Amino acid sequence: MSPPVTDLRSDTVTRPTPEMRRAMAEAEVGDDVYGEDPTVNRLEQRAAEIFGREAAIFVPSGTMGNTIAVKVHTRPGQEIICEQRGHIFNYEMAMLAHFSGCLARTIAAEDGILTWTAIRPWIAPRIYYRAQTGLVALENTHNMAGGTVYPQEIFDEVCDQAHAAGLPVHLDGARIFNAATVLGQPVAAVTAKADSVMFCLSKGLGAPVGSLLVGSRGFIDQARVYRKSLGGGMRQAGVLAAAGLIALEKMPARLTADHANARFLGEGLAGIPGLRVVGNVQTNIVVFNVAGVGQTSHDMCRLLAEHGVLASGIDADHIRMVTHMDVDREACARAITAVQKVCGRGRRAGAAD
Ligand code: TLP
Repeated sequence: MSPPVTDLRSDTVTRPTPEMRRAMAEAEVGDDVYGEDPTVNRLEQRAAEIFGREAAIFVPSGTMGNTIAVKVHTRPGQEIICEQRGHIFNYEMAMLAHFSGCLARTIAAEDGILTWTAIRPWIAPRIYYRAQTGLVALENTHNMAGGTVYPQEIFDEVCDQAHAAGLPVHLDGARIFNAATVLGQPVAAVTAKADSVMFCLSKGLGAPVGSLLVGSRGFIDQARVYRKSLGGGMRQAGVLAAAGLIALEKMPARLTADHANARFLGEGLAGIPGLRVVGNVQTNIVVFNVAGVGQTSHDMCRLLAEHGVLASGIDADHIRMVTHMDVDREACARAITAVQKVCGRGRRAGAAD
């Protein structure tokens, strides 16, 4: 019997646990557009408590959470400061422009971590004929930089200085529980200085669907309006929130296992000639450069799939592998072996040319 497929494309691919499925089947529900779904209300209340905020709103996706946050924080014609490989800029269908009428002012940081020194020169001068900066948007962990974590003092300084400059800060915290695990601090402490935080239940925490946006009462009241504009009023969403509650309460504790597996994977890949692992593997994401192998990342991903390993080519030279609760150490070892085989093929093909 061939081994099962090892799906390392993303931590979004996890399937709900049996406990989640049971909770979904038994969830008490109501119409959430009327605010009457008790399970959604419980999830929102718990999220607000856990993040030390006044309120929270359940949204179908991280993209919608970020889109709503940007809309609430900005006015059309403003600029949003974010990192060049940030999710909000590259993978959210240009919603900054489409829904909020804003432009991204991107700043490149090799490790994805924006310092105040890097941000400060890009804040628009307060002159009437220059588009004004409306928001600073940070990403923790930074996905495409390889799951990097903001050192707390850098994060706090950016927030303090942005506030002193009159700017709000939104955190794309899709994987903030991974960051908090590494920092050894509760998410409330890690995110305290941001004005709003979006985090995902549907990634390392294993829920099938859903994200939350947390912030002040006034911010979340406005967010509710824009969620409806975007078609995000989900009616009996308690069936989803029930799985989300388990994700929120029980799953953060298991992220250390994903991080250890990612480190194992990173070390294995780093030992393969021609590959270069980007940065230190801090969380559950491993990005590696394959230029030295003589194949594009996309060709290599196709070959890996033939060996039962799924990974994502994020540009011509880089592959991303993400660990999660549906891949164990053995699966990571199989992935390393598959990459070894595929790289061997690449070098031979190169030598024959
Ligand atoms: N990221 C997905 C892809 O879209 C790249 C993935 O596989 O990692 N912020 C960050 C930092 C994210 O990584 C993602 C999803 C989102 C926001 C959006 O979440 P969803 O997919 O729920 O809209």
